[in-house]
Amino acid sequence: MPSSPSSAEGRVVSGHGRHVVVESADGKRLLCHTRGKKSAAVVGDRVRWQPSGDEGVVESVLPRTNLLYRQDEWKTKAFAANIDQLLVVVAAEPVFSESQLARALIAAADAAIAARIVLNKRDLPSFAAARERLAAYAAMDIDILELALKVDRDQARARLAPVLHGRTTLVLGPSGAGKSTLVNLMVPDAQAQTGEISSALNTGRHTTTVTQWYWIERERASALIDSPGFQEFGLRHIEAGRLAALMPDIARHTTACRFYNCSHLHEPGCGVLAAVESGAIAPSRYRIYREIFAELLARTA
Ligand SMILES: Nc1nc2c(ncn2[C@@H]2O[C@H](COP(=O)(O)OP(=O)(O)OP(=O)(O)O)[C@@H](O)[C@H]2O)c(=O)[nH]1
Ligand SMILES: [Mg+2]
Ligand SMILES: [Zn+2]
Repeated sequence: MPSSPSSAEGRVVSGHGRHVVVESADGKRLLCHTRGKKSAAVVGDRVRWQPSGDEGVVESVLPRTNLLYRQDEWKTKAFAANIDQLLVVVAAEPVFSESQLARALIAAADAAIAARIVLNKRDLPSFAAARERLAAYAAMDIDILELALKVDRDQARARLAPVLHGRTTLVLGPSGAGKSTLVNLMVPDAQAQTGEISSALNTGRHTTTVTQWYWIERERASALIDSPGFQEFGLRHIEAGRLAALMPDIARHTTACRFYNCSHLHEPGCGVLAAVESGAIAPSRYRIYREIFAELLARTA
């Protein structure tokens, strides 16, 4: 579809599906409607839009550099597009699901998006146990930032600032982990922006209900995208045979497999099974591999 002369380029900063808020080049934000599938936009999308009364209409979505999404059994849920990195926030409490964490990292690897982990609430006694549960991830060379976003704000800010600088970062993780606390810490006026949204939706809860883009500084060089907590993270868009390659600690051992199409479940001469046996692959990681592999097979059955 050729773009009309009155259309302008902008970036989707909140909402998705039929109603989105688009930020224009000069920083103004405007509610826009989308027309059907072609203009279905997610946060982070660059779009062409046209004014229509007090509002706008999205004409088209410009090509994406990436799209992070989950694919559950019946529905696809896009998190954000055109991001530079993913920050998965988990905390000492509430106890996080390692499987959900692993799934977020696999989805990021599949979309070629760099990922880091924030382990929050260092001030709680349960922190040591949570750190122990991340040992396999630390061994995988994933950067893990151990923070107390609420109680040790200076340390958290100092650790986060260089990681976020000049990048667009999507913050993802289970409800209650501290994602919005992180955003409020790094974005001085985020509280106001959050206030606007919760009063508009009038939910009366503090839990995040929409994905929202924030600029860290006035110059709009670094961005944080806050998102609602997730409980489910389907990976049905990934082919079962590709799964091992997306889990670095498992991928490392697949070169030793006798069969090139080894499923690493039962084959003789499997390098992965040997590594599980020797303890080189953590039992929880192999359990997660099997769990997701079974899900992906069910999809193609
Ligand atoms: N003890 C402790 N509590 C914290 C810390 N950081 C955040 N919290 C608390 O954890 C709770 C959840 O924080 P949020 O930032 O709302 O969590 P969220 O990840 O945005 O949750 P959703 O929006 O529901 O997905 C709040 O009560 C915070 O005050 C911390 O470093 N230590
Ligand atoms: Mg939140
Ligand atoms: Zn194998």
